[in-house]
Amino acid sequence: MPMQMSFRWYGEGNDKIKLSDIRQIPGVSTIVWALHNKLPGEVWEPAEIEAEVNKIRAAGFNADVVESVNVHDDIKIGLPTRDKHIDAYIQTIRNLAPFGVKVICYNFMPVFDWTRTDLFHPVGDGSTALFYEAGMIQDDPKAMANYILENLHGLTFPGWEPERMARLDELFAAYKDVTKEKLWENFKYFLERLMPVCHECDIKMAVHMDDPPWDIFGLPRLMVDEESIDHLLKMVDDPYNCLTLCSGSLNANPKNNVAAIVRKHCDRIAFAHIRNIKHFPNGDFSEASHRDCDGETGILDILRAYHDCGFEGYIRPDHGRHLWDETPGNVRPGYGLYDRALGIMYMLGAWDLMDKQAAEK
Ligand SMILES: [Mn+2]
Repeated sequence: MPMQMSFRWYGEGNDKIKLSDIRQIPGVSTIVWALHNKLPGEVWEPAEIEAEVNKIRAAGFNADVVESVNVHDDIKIGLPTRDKHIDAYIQTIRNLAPFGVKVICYNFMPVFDWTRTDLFHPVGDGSTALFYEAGMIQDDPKAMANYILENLHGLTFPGWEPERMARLDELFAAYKDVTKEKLWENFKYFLERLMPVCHECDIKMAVHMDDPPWDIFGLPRLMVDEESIDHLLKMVDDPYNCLTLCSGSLNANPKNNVAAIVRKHCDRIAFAHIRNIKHFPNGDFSEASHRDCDGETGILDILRAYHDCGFEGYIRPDHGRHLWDETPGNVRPGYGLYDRALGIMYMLGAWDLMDKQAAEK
């Protein structure tokens, strides 16, 4: 199976972008989807899954990749109630399997999902992008959570459920004794219970990298660099324990060489997120266009690594800048239509050329 290009879609009524818009982007086979009304721990019921998958298929796509089925905090904290929540997770995997789902993207980050300090930072050309101001993050986590929730303008975003964010004090208290070692143990426990079901259902669990890849607000973060990736893949050495290798998340730390990680672990990468990062000398970073020279992530080296390794998984433009009429309130931050479409054309341009060069050899 060749690499499959995908596009994340948040569902009818929850995304201004229509499936018919995505259909006009060349080369997209797969919609990356989720039931966004589900809280962590809730079972996804077959009828709900079927309704969503039918819409995706009717528009001419497959629905092979789910992003995300979120992991309940009790599992990450390692509470006695975790087994009940793992049972629910397993039931969701079983319910997804008959609909052809092959990959579940998820993360194992405590409390917060991705973190940014400015969702509409000027790039300098009239567009805006997600931005991380390193100096701002030592401050109040509640202020940051409120800022992000306000700027989602009522749209739901996995990991930023208002219900969870309202309980931040409680959540921070619950994670108080969860050290990095403990979090790894709880991660192992979770994966070991899932793996037999994943084999049975032929569904790969693809953990997303932590974004950004370092501890924030005193909370430990696990998936941060090559060493931690090695550790995860060895800890549960199973072909269904896979990665969502997010180039932008990893390269927020410029020491991470994403292309080298691709070459080392290509067979365990089920899902590739491609995003470019521009770094500033003070530690701030901005998201950039997919064009190699617009950032320092090494987009072309990464694509070449995937191509050289014969990558057969799913790939998507991760985030995009906000272009043209994509202004606050009018676009889901990071998930506009235009720049992600441009990113796809850039990636497919590079990919097609590599295919052609390989065929001519
Ligand atoms: Mn990503």
